[in-house]
Amino acid sequence: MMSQMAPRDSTGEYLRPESQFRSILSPDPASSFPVEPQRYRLLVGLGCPWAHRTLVVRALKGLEAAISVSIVQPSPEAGGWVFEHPEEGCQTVKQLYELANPGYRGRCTVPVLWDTKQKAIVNNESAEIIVILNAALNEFATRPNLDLYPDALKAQIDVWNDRIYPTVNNGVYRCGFAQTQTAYEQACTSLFDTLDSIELQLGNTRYLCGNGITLADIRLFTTLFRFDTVYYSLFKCNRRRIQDYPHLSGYLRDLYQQPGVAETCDLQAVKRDYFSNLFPLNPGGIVPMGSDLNLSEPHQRDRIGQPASSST
Ligand SMILES: N[C@@H](CCC(=O)N[C@@H](CS)C(=O)NCC(=O)O)C(=O)O
Repeated sequence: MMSQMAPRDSTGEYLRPESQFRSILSPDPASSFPVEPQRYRLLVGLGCPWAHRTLVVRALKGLEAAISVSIVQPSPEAGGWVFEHPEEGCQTVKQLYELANPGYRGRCTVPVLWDTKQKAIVNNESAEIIVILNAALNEFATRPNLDLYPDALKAQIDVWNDRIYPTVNNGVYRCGFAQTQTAYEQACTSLFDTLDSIELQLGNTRYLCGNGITLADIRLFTTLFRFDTVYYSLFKCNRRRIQDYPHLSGYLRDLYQQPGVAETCDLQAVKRDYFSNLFPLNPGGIVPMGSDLNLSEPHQRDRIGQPASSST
């Protein structure tokens, strides 16, 4: 049962398949996917950490008027994501993938950046969709000057991403979907090694790469948001909670309190999606009552990395 849900290698290590649609938006009107407001739509599930990244960047950049959102729900009966309101006559995301790509046999994942004009998938890799949203649609963004992937910090952001993706973002899944004790212990050790390194970094700088939010923070945020409520128990990531780390917990509240971000966060949907739909990990489908977080409390992160104020 687990091996159907979670592909693995010969050591029992969880292997996440590659996303298959990897186009970008271009300013050239003759290109396959030209920049245009109100043409592209994000398909997202509120429980999904990868889709959540795209909602956070859309909110921070102020792209609500330029890019629409279609929220999908997980359905074990349909074997995947279903639309609240049928899209292009499709009830499920799988049908939409097949409509756009007859004969498609890959995974039908969210997020999807969907072209409503050509009825085509532009991109289904969250790490790339957030780069597109950061820069391609600035002329329609209410915060065009917010650059979450500035040239000067690209190398530093990429170093964090290259460590955080395998050990934290995908690392929690490697813990939860491991099929041997060794694979689990390796994943759990590298997960907490990285969280410990991040805790140290956040004692010196407000965000991962200094005093400004970058894509590295957003990619980390959506995993941290789910950690204590879902991954700690369901995925056995239980050596420590985010609440037990003074800097990481303040950082989580700081990001949550950025303009528009709280509105993208639905902890009840997260709990429901994970606990009711990962049958092999939680056969009864019982959704636990805890632990709800109060992320609206003060974070005082604005003092980190500032020169100590003089007493004279
Ligand atoms: N690498 C992809 C992963 C997306 C992903 O795994 N999404 C999950 C939901 S959290 C999904 O849609 N799974 C459905 C399936 O595998 O059929 C990304 O970051 O965009």
